[in-house]
Amino acid sequence: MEKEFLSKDRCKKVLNYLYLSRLLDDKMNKLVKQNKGTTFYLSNAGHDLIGILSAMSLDPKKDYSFPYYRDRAYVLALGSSVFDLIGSFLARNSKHHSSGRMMPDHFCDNSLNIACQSSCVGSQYLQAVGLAKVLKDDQIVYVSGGEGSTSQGDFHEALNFSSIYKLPVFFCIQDNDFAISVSKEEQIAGKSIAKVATGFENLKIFEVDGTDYLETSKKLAEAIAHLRQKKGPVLFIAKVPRINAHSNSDDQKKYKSEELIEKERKNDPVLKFEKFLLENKILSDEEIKIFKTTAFELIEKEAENAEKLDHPKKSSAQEKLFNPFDIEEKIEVGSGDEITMMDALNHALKEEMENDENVVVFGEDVAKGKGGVFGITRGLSEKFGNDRCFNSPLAESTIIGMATGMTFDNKTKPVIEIQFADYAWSGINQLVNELASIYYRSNGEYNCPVVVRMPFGGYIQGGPYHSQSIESHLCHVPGLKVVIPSNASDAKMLLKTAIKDPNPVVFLEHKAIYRQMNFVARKEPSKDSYLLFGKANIVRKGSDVTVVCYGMMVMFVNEIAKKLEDEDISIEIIDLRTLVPLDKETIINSVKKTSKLLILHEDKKFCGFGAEISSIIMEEAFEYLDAPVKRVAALDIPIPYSKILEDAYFPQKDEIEEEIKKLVRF
Ligand SMILES: Cc1ncc(C[n+]2csc(CCOP(=O)(O)OP(=O)(O)O)c2C)c(N)n1
Ligand SMILES: [Mg+2]
Repeated sequence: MEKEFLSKDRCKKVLNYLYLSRLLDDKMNKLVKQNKGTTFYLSNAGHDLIGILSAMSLDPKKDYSFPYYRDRAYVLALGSSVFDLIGSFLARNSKHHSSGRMMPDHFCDNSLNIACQSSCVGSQYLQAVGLAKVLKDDQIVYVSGGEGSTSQGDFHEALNFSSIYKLPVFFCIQDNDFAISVSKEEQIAGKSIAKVATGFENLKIFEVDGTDYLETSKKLAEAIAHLRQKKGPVLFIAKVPRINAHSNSDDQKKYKSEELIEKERKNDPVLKFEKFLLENKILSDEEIKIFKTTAFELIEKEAENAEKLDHPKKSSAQEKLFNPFDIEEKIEVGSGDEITMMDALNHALKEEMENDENVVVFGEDVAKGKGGVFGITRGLSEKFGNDRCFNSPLAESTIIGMATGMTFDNKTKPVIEIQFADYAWSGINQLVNELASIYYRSNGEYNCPVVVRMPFGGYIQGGPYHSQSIESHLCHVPGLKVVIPSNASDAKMLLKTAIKDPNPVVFLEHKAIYRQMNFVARKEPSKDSYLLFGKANIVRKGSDVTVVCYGMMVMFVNEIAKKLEDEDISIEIIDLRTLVPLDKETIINSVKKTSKLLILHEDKKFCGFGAEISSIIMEEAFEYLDAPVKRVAALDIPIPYSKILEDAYFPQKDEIEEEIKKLVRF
């Protein structure tokens, strides 16, 4: 084994990458100072050897990578070109690494199986685990981070899940003792993530000196063999120096002593490798110098070429938010009995899992007999097996992060369940900062066809944590589609469309109407029925006032409209069905006809979705209004449990009716 590591060919390769990485570091530092389109620079110095050796142990044709921002040497050795790296560093229209949409060193390259990286320290781990869960062969998923990143809950969730399922995840922790200025004493109890992680069964832990070529090479070979043999995940902790400051906006003299800075400078893997080559007579001083000069010249040439790359066009700023998606709308309603929304959703899942073997379902309690706390996923694990429908640990970040990661294989379509929308917040970073923007941030290199199902809504005495309506938060996030069906037929067809859609879709299901018969239960649409997103439904035509609503509120207004018909009040009810995309046209056309608009939702009023619709009407249809736009919504307080208090919180039918009448009389 050692002989292989001493081979001239291998050593030349390592030296070449070391110089490329180190001199690229210097070049980038200069480019920032020259104000060439980029403002931010992170030095890789000290982390280069562990990155290079890790990359050389993997195969970018079959393995996958989630590299940290201090992993430029890793991606170089994996196959990223200097030209591409400088191009993206300068925020140009480079082929990979986001084409100017991300800060430098947030790597992304579909051709090398490098997933799309964000700036959120720690979010990479669960995504790597998700991907490892769906890989079938002896593939490995590499994910790296600093010791600081191991303080994130996501890291511990990732160790947990990958250890439960013995997944081939290579957690490479580049431990440089500092997270910006925060020392390891302040970061990790006992100053050792290895000690913290020992409790995870099936997790193999390595601790190496990441500046020592031979030691690191040997331990890596052992770790990779362990992973290829599917013996379980590996936590590989490489001690490295951070030779320079955290970034160009940091001055490490403020928190590191001169002695420490000097000690780290001497512990430089480049210097140590040069010494190793000479001592072992693998290369001569002259040969080493030639490598350095060649790397320097290549970087200078590629920097010149990269500077000639176009900047992204201003007009492209709004491009690639959503992956274009076309589906033929078909609505065939069967002749059988009416079915509930609960059954409709269950059938939609079964049909789409039959249609596409890449659809997988997971979440808390969704498998094995239980089939979800509301029974929506009942029978799926029995019918499709535990690989396609499985229980997750009780961790929402795990659910959403893993689903996001799975899609980097360019085929898996996760349909996940968040048991109650109220608990989405525990996974919100993965949803908002990660999943939603990957298509945009990767400049279209990756899309994430994840459906996030969330039972939501109140009127069930569910208190503050089983009643929330979170749509206004979700609609504010670019890159998410937001669907809220009001009846069983729409629910089935919309969920089937959501699963076909290549973009992330949050599918909000009102739990109070899962089993509701009157109004909500409908005849079942056929297997081939799909409803287009962005098409509101005019539930009832009317002439006196338009009421825009969604979810369970549609049922409420329908009841009120029937009642008010006897009083000669004619209400036009618009059920939005999807909030993103929003069917503005149907709302505006209705307002043009009735000249009065009431928006009803069970979410809070302040900054609720009604404010958005109201503004749209002010901006685009003001002249058609005969009265101010009215919003009926919940109080701006947490949702109280007592029925009396809950009734005060949510809009009630008599109150809605009164507001409609007032608007008609205006
Ligand atoms: C979730 C999150 N919090 C804070 C930051 C700001 N931040 C960026 S890097 C960093 C330090 C990370 O330290 P470590 O993981 O040890 O990596 P190193 O920079 O030392 O290589 C911090 C706090 C961030 N990007 N993401
Ligand atoms: Mg660190």
